[in-house]
Amino acid sequence: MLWIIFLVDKAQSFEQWQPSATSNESHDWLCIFVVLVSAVAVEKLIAGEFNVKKRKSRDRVMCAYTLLFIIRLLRWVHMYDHKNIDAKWQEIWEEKQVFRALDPSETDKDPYYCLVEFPFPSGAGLHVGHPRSYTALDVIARKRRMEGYNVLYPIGWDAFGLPTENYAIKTGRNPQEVTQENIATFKRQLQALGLSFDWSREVSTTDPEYYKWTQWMFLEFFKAGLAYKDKVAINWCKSCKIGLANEEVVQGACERCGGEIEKREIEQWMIRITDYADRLIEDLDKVDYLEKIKKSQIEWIGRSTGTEIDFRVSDSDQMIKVFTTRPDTIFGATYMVLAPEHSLVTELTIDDQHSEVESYVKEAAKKSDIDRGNDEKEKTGVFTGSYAVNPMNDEKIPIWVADYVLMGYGTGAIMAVPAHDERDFAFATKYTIPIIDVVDGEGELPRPGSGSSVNSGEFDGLTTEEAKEKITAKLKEIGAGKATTNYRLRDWVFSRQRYWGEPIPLVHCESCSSETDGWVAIPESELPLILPEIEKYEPTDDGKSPLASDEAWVHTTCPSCHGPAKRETDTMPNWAGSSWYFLRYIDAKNNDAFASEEALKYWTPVNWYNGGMEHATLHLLYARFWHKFLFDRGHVPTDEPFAKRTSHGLIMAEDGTKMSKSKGNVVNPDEIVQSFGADTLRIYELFMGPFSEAVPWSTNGVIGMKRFLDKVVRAAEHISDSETEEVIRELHKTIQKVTEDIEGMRFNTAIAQMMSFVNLIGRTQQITQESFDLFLTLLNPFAPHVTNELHSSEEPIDLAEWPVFDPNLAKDDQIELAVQVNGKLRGTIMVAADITESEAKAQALESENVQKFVVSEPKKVIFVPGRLINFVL
Ligand code: ANZ
Ligand code: ZN
Repeated sequence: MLWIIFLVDKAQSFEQWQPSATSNESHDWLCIFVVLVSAVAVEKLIAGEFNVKKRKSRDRVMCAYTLLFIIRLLRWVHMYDHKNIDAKWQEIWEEKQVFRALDPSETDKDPYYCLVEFPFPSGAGLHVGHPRSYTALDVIARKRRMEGYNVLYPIGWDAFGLPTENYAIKTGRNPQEVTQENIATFKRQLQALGLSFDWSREVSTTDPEYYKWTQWMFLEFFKAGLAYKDKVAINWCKSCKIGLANEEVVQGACERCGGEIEKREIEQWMIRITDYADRLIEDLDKVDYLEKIKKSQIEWIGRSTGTEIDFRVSDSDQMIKVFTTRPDTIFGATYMVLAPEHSLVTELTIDDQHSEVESYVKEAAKKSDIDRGNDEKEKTGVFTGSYAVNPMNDEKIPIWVADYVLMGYGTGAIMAVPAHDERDFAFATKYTIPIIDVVDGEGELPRPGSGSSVNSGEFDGLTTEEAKEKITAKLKEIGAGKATTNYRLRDWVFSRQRYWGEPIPLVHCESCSSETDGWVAIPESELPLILPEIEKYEPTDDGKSPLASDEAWVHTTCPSCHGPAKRETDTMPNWAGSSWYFLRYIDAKNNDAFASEEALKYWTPVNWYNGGMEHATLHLLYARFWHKFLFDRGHVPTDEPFAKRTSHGLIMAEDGTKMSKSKGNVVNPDEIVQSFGADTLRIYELFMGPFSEAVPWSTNGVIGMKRFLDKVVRAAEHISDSETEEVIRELHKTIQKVTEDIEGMRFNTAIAQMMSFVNLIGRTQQITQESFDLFLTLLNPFAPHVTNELHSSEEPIDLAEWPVFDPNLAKDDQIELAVQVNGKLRGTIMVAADITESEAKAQALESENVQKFVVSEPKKVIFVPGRLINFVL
């Protein structure tokens, strides 16, 4: 079906690629004639009536025409084929190195660095979602080149990771090999889109020459004391044999296999990102990120100021430390809760409660933090049998264990105030625990808002803010608490027990166990520490990396004491290589450093970084943290890596659902490029909807874009020596609109404006070469192949100057306003389209003809903007 629509579409614009030939009208008639005759011939052939051998002259003529048609068709396919044009310009760009970013020593132009998130080269190939971001920044990059900047627009591969490893395991192939294949496919697909990447700076995180520097940077963290080993509880899937992130545990089961989850404590390398929490929040003031991106960073870090309070345990010398943001409510605390993993649980549980508590704790270990934190879930818990003492009023309150309190936040224990906290309220109601109202206010309990303190002894009558301050001061005075800041952000778990990642360049030496617990960095000269090829990539039951089974690799000598040592067998997470890749592009071939000082000074920070909203937290946070750390160590000249960050919406399937391989609704960009050309796909992706919103794919929409480009081609046939004023005015308006819309990422409205301009040329049938070339320059960042083909210059226009609009010429249209007197037309005047009533009245009265009829002061003036003005006498 598509193919038919496509053919019809092509037939409509038959011969367009030969502007010289088509301007000849008789030629058009000949074409139509040929098509008709061929149609009759085909019909005869089908009916079996066609017979050349009988030498019926009519049939022979028909045959000749058909042949002619076929020849024309073939030639037309040859000349009209976007494939040839795409390939032709892609070759020219490559040959002339049009998009190569110059090194600082080669130029005195100002730098402009455009960045998109580099893709993970999966086996599925490129997805139409990828080019949305890439074409958008391609438009920006191309515009900046035309504005005179030395532009860096690079691309590479984020190629370590589980999908490749799993695929390799399933097919018994080497992940390195699979990766190379996938990269080749992705590269071919990206190149077919005519993106202006500087391919000479291509990097892959899996290339030893690249991960040498990832390892080097890890050692910097290690040397600075920011990398440390710690026991961490992880969600362990028994059947996948892998630790899962909280997001991957759904209702207590593994997201991939549905298998049971258990919490396991594993020794992991950690990186102290929490040391940077405040700077990661505060320095957001220095950058131009979309507000919603800043917001999600801030929420992820989750800084909250509150009070740490110590509750003495009755009949014991233990203390329970809690974190609260509402110290003002302490008189309403009617019970305490320990997270099931809290270290005091066993000790504080009395014998009678022992078995109940123990089984509760076991069940809780199967749930993910996300499920436990879910407010919708019914609250559960068990009483330990012990009591705590409220330091403010010496009341004894029961200590419970409940899984709605998470070990990973605050201190893993809370004072519960059911009157003013929804979850505590639900819990207290269920287990009939007293509820004491301590903050006055409107409405039913629970009342989480602020008000004035009641039932709070000497603090009664204070506002919530005052009470927070006074109560915290009092707690400090009696040695039971202090003000504190708490973060949701945890330190970064930096090890993975999997094969396909960067080896961690440390060895463990029994005899060098001084301050670093026996961990010794391998010398810089031994980097990269190459990931060895091994027999089995499968993860193991004991939670160790598959590398641990390669004895020859594991056993080594200690670089410090030269005694026997063992290598670390964990690998780095996927996030490592992607935390600094934009720095490598800057000087991708440098063997002595990840990039030279000079190049870093010239190119950093990245001017404009676009990527998915799903990376607004982890990736963006890790990259900023990593960069700040490098800055602190003196390795980069800026403390923020990205000056500007924007984000694109997802592309959904035609029915509005998520495109996914399992649903079979994934659109392959290759097919679109094959049938309609790269320019059509590019323009479609930018036109399909507001850039930051999710939009469903539409094949009809693609065809519409093809039509638009066909019209542009047809407009080239109207080149003439003159053009109307309207064309000049619209051209300048178009320059203005496209210039502004690109900066605001309003690509769809920029394209709409260009469409209306092309329609205008279709109507007036006249445009000068100069004007048309200006228009093509504007369209070039969006549709680089066809615009190069149509432009009058021999050279690629990719480096032409970006057009500047003349504000006078771009002024809004003049319109003809009808002037009536007592409802009768008495003349017309030319006025600005947006003229006001009083201006229109004044101008109308200036006209002699109108003056003749307006003999007295009008009783009423009726003004219809854009249409008429009527004087009623
Ligand atoms: C008493 C209280 C009274 C609280 C009240 C709230 C309202 P944010 O703002 O997110 O930092 N909390 C503390 N640690 C917790 C944990 N590990 N698991 C679950 N909840 C925990 O939240 C801080 C509040 O969340 C704290 O203040 C504590 O409950 C709870 F009317 O303490 B609040
Ligand atoms: Zn040693």
